[in-house]
Amino acid sequence: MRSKIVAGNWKMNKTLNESKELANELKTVVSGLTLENTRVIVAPTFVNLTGVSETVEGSVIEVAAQNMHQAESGAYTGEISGEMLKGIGLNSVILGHSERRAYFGEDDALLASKVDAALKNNLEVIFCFGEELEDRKSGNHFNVVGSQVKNGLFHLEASAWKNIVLAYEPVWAIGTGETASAEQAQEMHAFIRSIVEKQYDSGIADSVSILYGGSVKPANAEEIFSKPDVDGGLIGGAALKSEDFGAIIKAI
Ligand code: G2H
Repeated sequence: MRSKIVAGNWKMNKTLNESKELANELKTVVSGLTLENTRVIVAPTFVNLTGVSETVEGSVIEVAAQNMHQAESGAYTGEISGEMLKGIGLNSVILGHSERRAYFGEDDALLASKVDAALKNNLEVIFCFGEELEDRKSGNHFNVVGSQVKNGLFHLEASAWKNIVLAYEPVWAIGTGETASAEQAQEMHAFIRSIVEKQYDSGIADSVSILYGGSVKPANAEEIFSKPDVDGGLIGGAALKSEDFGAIIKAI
């Protein structure tokens, strides 16, 4: 059975103290829940990773990074390597978020090399992709998503897929308050699973968790998560308040 996952992407929000406070509140929230086959992940910004990891120690909450550099080490001022993330005890990293693609020019080829570097360091990759509004309007959304998944991940050997989580995040639904309908999410997730099956096999396609991201909130989480190919969510804005994130965890 594939894992259900609720992951909070805190983006560039919260100071160290605020991050620890939120992590503490979430620790209380999850301690009152029975989480069967469900993972809860939070992704604070780099400088707060250690503080949050220490805060959630002893709870089920896992901590992930929001990005990393593809090189092992060297003269890359301001960058963070996979080995460094592993070195502070992390096991997961988000790659390919649409904000990285749009504002930092991260293209498929670069992301494929980041995926390789992360896996080499035994980091699980939460790989994000999603179409823009024009792609959906022109009916090109399956092509766009298909090529992002292929170009970023289909060079991997089958055995690497146990460390891959997919996150479909339609760009037009990110931080806009506009959410894909549960049917739109289901349709795309089923498509993604079908291309993974075609490239690999049904074992891999059935066991990879596919998260939906884009304005998930307490009011819509349950409906989206009820779809058979939606295995959870990557949550932005609503992950910044423990009541909202807690309600979304409960929805799964
Ligand atoms: C999409 C999502 C989290 P939000 O970026 O990755 O953010 O829930 O604010 O749309």
